[in-house]
Amino acid sequence: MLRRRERVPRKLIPLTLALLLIGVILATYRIQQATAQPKTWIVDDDGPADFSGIQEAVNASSDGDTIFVKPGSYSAGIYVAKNISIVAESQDVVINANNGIGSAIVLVAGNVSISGFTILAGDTGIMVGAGTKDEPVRRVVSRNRIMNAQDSGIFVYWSNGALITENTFVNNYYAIRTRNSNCTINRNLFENNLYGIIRKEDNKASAYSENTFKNNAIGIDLGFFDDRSVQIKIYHNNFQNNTINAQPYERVRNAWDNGYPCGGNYWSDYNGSDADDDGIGDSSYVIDEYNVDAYPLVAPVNAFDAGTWNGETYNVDVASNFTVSDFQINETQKAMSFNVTGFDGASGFCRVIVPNAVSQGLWQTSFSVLVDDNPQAYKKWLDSANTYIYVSYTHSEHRITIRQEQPSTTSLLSPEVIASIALLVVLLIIAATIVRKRLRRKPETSKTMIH
Ligand SMILES: [Ca+2]
Ligand SMILES: [Ca+2]
Repeated sequence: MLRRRERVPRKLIPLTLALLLIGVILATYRIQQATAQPKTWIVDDDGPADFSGIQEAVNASSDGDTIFVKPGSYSAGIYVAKNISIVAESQDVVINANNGIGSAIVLVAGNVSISGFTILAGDTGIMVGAGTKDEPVRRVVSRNRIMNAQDSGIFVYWSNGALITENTFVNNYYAIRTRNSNCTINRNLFENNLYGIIRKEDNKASAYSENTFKNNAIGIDLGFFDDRSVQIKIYHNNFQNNTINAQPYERVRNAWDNGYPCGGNYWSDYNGSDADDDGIGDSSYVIDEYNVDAYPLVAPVNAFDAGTWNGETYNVDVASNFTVSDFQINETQKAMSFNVTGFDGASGFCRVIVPNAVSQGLWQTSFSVLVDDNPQAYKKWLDSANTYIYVSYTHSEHRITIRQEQPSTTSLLSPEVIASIALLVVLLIIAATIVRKRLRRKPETSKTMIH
């Protein structure tokens, strides 16, 4: 017995030591992982910083890090295969790829973002995805100015999830080209490009909203693709003075509106009217037999940040026939407000589209509309997504405020309260009549009894 006990541990000694060593290594690695904090790397071409070039900072970074780039001029050829954020301090941060070949920036990591740059694109400005695997990803390109692409400002290639938002595209051949990608493209400005958005061999569902396409040869080209069942949802965009606003692919239906009351797009060459004053044209805007905006907006859309509600960020869209500015939400006063500016005496209106998460947070369903602090009559619609408010006025400049209805005596006499009181009165009268009839009948019965 003893001998056996002595022999077995001796055999196991090397194995035990090896396991112990592996354990220590793993533990150390896990501790290092746990203690590694996301880091911000500063890049400046000509000042004190961690690096003078963007790619050097990308090489040094780890997942979760941020690369913050100071104003200056930077060379292209940036390849990002890490889950990081690259942020420009201002639009004076220029990535200059003029006369370059290929893509100035390539984003292949699954969770990556680039924001705030001015990109002189050369051949292609940003390639998103680059044919990486089809798993869901989150690649974000926001608030950049992208210009002079001989090919594409942004080329989204096999990317199952891309958000392209609040960028400005000027003077590109294709501002955005997508291929087999699932893209959300919103709040961008496309100006003086040959093509705004073009889909080529793209079978994925995408949504385009709150973009402005202005003075392009072609606003949106829905390209050619195999699966005719895939629809693209395109609404609340502005199409202004493009040679061709929209070019659908043959006999493929797409959704150019989001139903009523949400509505479709604003088309500067729409010549219908809005006789019933709801901000939506009374006749359809027809692109072709298969592509019809049934609810065209009669004024351009302005999209504003509405903050975070229940953990999600929202926009408020304001469609107006004149300028809308200085949009604000005041959570303590339960109000949102903005300026509308037009020339004196002009008839102005706005159609405000408030996501229900925002209106619930601010005023539930009970609100009033003020024009320069004076209560104003308005029209209201509600669906499962939004509250729609239409108000008109005579211009110069006004401040429009929509706020939670103030508790007052008038609210006690709401139509519902009046209706309830009326019903109560009617019931009382009926009850009184019945009682009176019974009281009258009583003496008669007693008479017959006497007889
Ligand atoms: Ca600098
Ligand atoms: Ca109408």
